[in-house]
Amino acid sequence: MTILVETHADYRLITLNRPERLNALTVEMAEALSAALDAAEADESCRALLITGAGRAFCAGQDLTAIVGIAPAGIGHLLDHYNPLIGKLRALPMPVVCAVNGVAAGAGANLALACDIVLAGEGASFVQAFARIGLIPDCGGTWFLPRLVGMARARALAMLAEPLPAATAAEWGMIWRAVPDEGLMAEAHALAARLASGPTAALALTKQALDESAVNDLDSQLDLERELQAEASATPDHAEGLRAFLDKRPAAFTGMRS
Ligand code: LHQ
Repeated sequence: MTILVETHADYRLITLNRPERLNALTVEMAEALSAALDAAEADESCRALLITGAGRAFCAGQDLTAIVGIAPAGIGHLLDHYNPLIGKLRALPMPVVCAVNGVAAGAGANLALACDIVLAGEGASFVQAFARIGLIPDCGGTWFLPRLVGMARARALAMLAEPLPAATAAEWGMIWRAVPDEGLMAEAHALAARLASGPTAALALTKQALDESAVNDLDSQLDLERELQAEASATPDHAEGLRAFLDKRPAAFTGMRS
């Protein structure tokens, strides 16, 4: 199976599973990943996702052996399978943690950047490998990169296609943290479990507000915050958070929308 799904108490672990090809992506894999995201969303008890790769790499991007001779029409067809994945990750109404356990190249790097909180092992690196094969960064790379690291660094990363070590990615604000390789999965599971016990609806609305800020002016964003805050304030988790504060105890959030 190209994608493995492990169910934990209130979150799911999705593992990209073609380790012999450094988890390079195929259409079959994109479809399986898409189905795993749909299943997580449909399961009310699932309140966070954790994504990682099997073996020594996170994901080497598109499986290059599968695209020989398919350009130009076939490339568009492939992206018809990958683009919805990126959209789904951003629209998923729960936090998505990515544990980058090794190299993340091409579409694999941008799949990681499409997640909400990215942790990486210190031995991992991010490579916008596209220019090496005469392509442009896809799967959202040209959108995520300038927003995360600024245009100067985005340009150089995209045009030079050099590997960026995890520690530098963290220093530049491209990812949340770089951690020792041996501690990566323990820390990623702890983070996913912590997020899964949070106010899920408010976290989903936070995700939406931050994403929409990328295209809004301040007035539109203030209007959006008012609208989404009204939704958040109607959730049982808001009432519980307030009660817990007054009672001087930790909040017991359920993640329920109403
Ligand atoms: C691979 C791959 C791979 C197949 C390693 N495919 N086998 C583009 C087109 C169309 C639509 C959709 O979107 C895209 C987006 C893209 O993602 S384009 C960019 C695709 N990715 C790349 O160009 C990266 C290619 N890989 C590499 O540069 C290196 O393998 C990296 C830097 C990832 C890792 O290097 P090493 O650690 O030195 O490993 P390796 O190169 O020895 O790879 C191990 C094996 O995995 C090897 O096979 P072998 O049979 O020799 O053991 C590689 O051929 C295979 N592999 N990436 N993308």
